[in-house]
Amino acid sequence: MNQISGTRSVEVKKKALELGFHKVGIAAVEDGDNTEKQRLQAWLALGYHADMEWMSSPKRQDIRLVMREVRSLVCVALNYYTPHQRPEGKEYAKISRYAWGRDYHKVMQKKLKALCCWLQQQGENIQTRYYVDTGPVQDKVWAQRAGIGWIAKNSNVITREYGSWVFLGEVLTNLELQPDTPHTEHCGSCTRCLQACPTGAIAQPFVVDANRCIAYHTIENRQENLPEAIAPHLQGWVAGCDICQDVCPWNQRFARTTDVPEFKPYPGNIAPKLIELAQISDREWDERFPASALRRIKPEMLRRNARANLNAFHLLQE
Ligand code: B12
Ligand code: SF4
Ligand code: SF4
Repeated sequence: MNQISGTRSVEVKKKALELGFHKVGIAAVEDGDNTEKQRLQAWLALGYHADMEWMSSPKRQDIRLVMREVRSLVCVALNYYTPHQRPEGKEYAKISRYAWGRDYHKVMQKKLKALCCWLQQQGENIQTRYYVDTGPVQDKVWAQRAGIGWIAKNSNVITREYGSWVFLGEVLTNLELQPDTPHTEHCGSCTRCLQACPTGAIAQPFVVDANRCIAYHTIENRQENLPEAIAPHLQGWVAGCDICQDVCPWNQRFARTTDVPEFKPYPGNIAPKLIELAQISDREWDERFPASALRRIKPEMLRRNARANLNAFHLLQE
C-alpha cells in the first residue's frame, strides 16, 4: 500500500481541486536537506520570533515529531483576493485582506477534513492529519517544496497564478505519493517590499523580524501599549499589515478574484473608522466579528491599535 504511486497522486490532486482548493502539490518527507531547519534555528537565535515562544517547538523543525509515520505532505493553497480597495483618508482604519471575510481556518479546515476523509477511504491503514496555521508545521517551506510557489523576499509564498493572496494548508499522510518539483524563486533583483516596509521589518531579503513587524504588533503583541519604535509608523493599520504584499509586482499583475463566497468581506471591514474602533465595546466587538480571524485581536488590543494610529495622526482628543 505504501509504494510510490503516480496514479494515486493524480487522483489526490484531482480531489483537492474538486474540493475547491486553487493549487495543490505534493512533497516527500526525506532525510538530508537541513537548510530550512537551520534557517528557522537562526531566526529563533536572533530573537526574531519576539514573544511567540510557540515558534521554538522542536516539532516545527522535524515533521516526524508531528506525525511519526508521515511520508508525504499534500500541500494546498486557497486564493482569498477580492477586488475591494480601502478608501484614502487618515480617519480610516486598515484591516488586512486575510481578515476581511470568514475566518480562513474554518474555511480551509472544512475542505481539508473532507480531503482527509476521502483519502482514508482509498485503502486500509491510510493515516492523515491536517493543518492550516494550526500546528507546528512550516506551511511555507512545505508549500515551496510541493511546487505551490516560492518563499519571496517579503517572506510570503507567491504563486504565479494568484500572487501571495493565498492561504496555505497541508495534509500529512503515511502514503508515499509521487512528489512535485520544488518551486524556483522569482523575486530577481526587485527590492520593492524591503523599501516599502515602514518599520524596516524585513531585516534582510527573505527574513522578517517580528519585533519590527506591524502585523506582529497588531495581531500578536498583548502588551498594554505598542512600542515607541512601532506606534508612529502604523500608517492606519489596526489588524495585520498588507504593505509588503500590496507593493509586490506579482500581486499587482496576477491577483485574481476568489470564487470562495466566504471570503466576501464583512460589511464594515473595508472602511472602518479609527475613532469607532478606538471606542469599540467588548459587546460590539463580539457582534461585529463573528467567525472572523480578527477574533485573535482581542477588543482591548483593537482599541489600543486604533488609539495608537489616532495618536500618530494627532487625531486623538485627550
Ligand atoms: C509566525 C508567523 C507570522 C509572524 C512572523 C512572520 C514571518 N515571516 O515569519 C507574523 C505575526 C509577523 C506574521 C505576519 C504575517 N503572516 Co504569518 N505566519 C506565521 C507562521 C505561524 C509561521 C511562519 C514561520 O515559520 N516563520 C519563521 C521563519 C524562520 O520562517 P520564514 O519567514 O518562513 O523563513 C523561511 C524563508 O524566509 C527562508 N529564509 C530564511 N532565511 C533565509 C535566508 C536566505 C538567504 C534565503 C534564500 C531564505 C531564507 O527560510 C525560512 C524557512 O526555514 C505561518 C503559519 C505556519 N504554521 O507556517 C503564518 C503565515 C506565514 N502567515 C501568513 C500571513 C497571511 C501573514 C501576513 C500576510 C498577515 C497580514 N496581512 O498581516 C503577515 C505577513 C508578514 C510577513 N511579511 O511575513 C500566511 C502566509 C501565506 C503565504 N501566501 O505565504 C501563513 C503561511 C499562514 C497560512 N497558513 O496561510 N506571521
Ligand atoms: S507586514 Fe508590514 S511591517 Fe511586516 S514586513 Fe510587511 S510591510 Fe513590514
Ligand atoms: S516586492 Fe519584489 S522582492 Fe518583494 S516579494 Fe515581491 S517580487 Fe519579491
